[in-house]
Amino acid sequence: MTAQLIRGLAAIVGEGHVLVDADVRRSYEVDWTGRFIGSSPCVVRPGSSDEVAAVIALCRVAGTAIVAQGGNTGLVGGGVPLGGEVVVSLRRLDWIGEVDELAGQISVGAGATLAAVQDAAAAHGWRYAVDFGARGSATIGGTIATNAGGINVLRYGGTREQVVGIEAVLGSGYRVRRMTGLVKDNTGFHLPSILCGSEGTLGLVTAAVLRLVPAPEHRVTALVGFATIHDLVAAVGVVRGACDRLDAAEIMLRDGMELVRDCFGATIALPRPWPAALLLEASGTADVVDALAGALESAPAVGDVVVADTSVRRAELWRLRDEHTAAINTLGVPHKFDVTVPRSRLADVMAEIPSVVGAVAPHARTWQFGHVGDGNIHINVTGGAGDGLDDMLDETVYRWVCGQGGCISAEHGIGTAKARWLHLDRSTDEIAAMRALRGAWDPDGILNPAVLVPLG
Ligand code: 2HG
Ligand code: ZN
Repeated sequence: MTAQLIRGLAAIVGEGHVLVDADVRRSYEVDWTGRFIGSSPCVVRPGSSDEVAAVIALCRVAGTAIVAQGGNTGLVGGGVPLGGEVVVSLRRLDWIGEVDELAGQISVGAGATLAAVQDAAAAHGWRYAVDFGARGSATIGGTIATNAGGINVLRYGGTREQVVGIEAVLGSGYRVRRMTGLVKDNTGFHLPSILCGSEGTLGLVTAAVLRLVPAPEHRVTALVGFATIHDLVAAVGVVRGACDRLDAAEIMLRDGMELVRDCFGATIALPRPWPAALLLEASGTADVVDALAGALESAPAVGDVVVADTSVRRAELWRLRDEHTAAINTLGVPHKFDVTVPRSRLADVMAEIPSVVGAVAPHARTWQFGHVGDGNIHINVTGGAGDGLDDMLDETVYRWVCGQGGCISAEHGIGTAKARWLHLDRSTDEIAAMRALRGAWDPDGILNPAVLVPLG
């Protein structure tokens, strides 16, 4: 059966694009962190949406499940073949169309990387506002499937807010194509919104039209030290209220910054060590240095401030934040949480999390950083989990976060990692509604079967 399927897939995409060699498959079978490891009979790499449709049709007939994969930078085990599925890699769909200057939009293939799209927009004086550390590998299709967030959600919203047109092949074989980029389109269900965040369970996104914003002429980044997390969170509220051009507000703690420094030689630019640091970025068509500095002056309990307004110095400050994920990975396979809590609880939650984790895994180390402006904290646990503690840790942390009025996924999605905990956050009726949608769009249950609301 497998040999026949592989022959059929090769007839669609060409033999060179069906990867069967174990060594070649390996990087598609394991996630970036090394926590989720699967195996697949083959990786198929379609080069057009017609080929994607033909691959789905063949797999439906064969009753073979598939897992869609973009840059494989997801962190919740949603893109690796944990159940022996065929991997459909969409990376070859990497075309980038012209910037539509009149509409402020760009059409791109699902396999284009986030960085390539950002660069294409920048070359024409525009900006694609979604941004995060894995920009060089993450693909647009993956960011749509997971409704990726990142550092600029504070000002521009997440991926869902940027997608104004979509092309996809559904599990049912239906092909949807609405690529006109009409900003006002009230003709029934908004398909981009439904596909955004569906984690490959409804259809495979093959292309999209993305909203751009004018590239700012001025950008300023500031690193600000604080004596406590509570002071930092309070300052974010004040700065947000006082500066209308704030793009990003990120929190880092001293241990995380020192880890990034020790691992990669990044500079902690603050003249003195502070327990917590806030990374702020503002941008606009007029000078924003004064606007950000003025906003910071109105905030209480601000410590040292370092301001960078050249691209080289701004990049140095951002490096400290961007490299957190890679630095933590040097300590072994991390156990990741990506949670949001109401702003009023944020500082207390961050202060209490180490003891919540410590109660289950006393020898573990807890790292926290994230998008403080969105109330989104990334909690990474290293050492001392594993050995049967992982599930207990998940359940404890997720129950506790939900009890604080928060939710169990802010921006990474549910994947396979959190599927069994979704009921802590969503009602039985809501889960049933999601499953019904899934059943209608993917009636044979071949798309990412173990993800989000697993089948069977
Ligand atoms: C980030 O904000 C990413 O850097 C990754 O969402 C978070 O590694 C993590 O836990
Ligand atoms: Zn993040």
